Amino acid sequence: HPSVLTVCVTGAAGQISYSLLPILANGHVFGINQPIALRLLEITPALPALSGVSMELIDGSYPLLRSVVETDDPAHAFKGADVAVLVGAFPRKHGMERKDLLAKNVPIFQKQAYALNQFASPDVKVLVVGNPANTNALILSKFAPNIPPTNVSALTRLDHNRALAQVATRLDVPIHSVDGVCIWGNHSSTQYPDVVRASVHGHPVLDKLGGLERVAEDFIPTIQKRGAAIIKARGLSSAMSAANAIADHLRSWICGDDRIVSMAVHADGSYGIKEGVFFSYPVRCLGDGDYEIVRGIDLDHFSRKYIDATAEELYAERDEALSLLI
Ligand code: NAX
Repeated sequence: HPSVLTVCVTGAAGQISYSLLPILANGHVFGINQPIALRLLEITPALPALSGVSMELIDGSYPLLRSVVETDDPAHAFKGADVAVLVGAFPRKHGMERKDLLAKNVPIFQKQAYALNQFASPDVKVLVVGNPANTNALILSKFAPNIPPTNVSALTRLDHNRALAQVATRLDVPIHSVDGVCIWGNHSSTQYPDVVRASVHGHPVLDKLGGLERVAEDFIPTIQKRGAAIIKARGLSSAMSAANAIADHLRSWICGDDRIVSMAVHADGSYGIKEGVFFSYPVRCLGDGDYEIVRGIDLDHFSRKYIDATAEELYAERDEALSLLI
């Protein structure tokens, strides 16, 4: 019998969490033999809504769900956390510039970093979802020195899944036959969804996707703007697919995965990206929370241009975020 895994979710009364919490509770992420304890963090005004979510979790009578804690205190929420999923963030409101969004979120992630640093398990794995996710992860890592930077990541799996699905749809093949797709850089409209090495059953498909020119005109902007298309259609940002991507990310990271996936991780200089920013790379998840950035990809000029552009955006975000600290 494995010991109980303590999983914290922030922004737990929000729309992504509403789709995520049942997937965590039913064993689809950490395994059907792994009991979990949920610790849910919200801001004070959302505590009444959170108590409703908590009642629904209890009413789900999930055999693996051992306990549910609701709180507005990060110190209490992160106590003994083995996994922390940071979904809560200050939302981008109409007319807000990137700088304004950073100004709201830097203090939130700084405060949560202090609490995680002090109260979480020393081997805690932290997944940042709340936007701007990559830079929030950087702030979190900077202010949680007890947590190795390799234990912090940000979500680009939704973009990765979108890219897989668009290749499969365009070529009319099953999703599981598609491989070699990855997301580079920032979880923003500068991200680079890379299909240069995309394959179906091991056969390259770049030509079938129309070659680089067509990919630049159609495929890449479709992925980059998918989030905006969903907001336009639904009046709300993606939640069901985001929750599913969080589950995929955690399962790959914690349990390992045979396929190459995309995760925004602490840049170690790989592919010329400056150390320290959280950059989405193709990664191999080795199990037990270990991963390695896939090495040795010979980047063509086309890809390099996109990767440099998204890296520049991340350096600018980093500089803006750090300037807010002084
Ligand atoms: P919601 O606004 O529905 O929920 C967010 C919840 O977080 C709210 O209940 C709010 O009260 C809470 N919250 C705010 N500040 C908090 C704090 N300091 N501590 C704890 N809780 C706090 O948003 P939702 O649609 O669930 O999206 C959540 C975040 O995910 C947003 O920042 C969104 O931009 C981001 N996303 C990131 C994605 C990614 O791929 N990295 C994709 C999906 C999503 O857009």
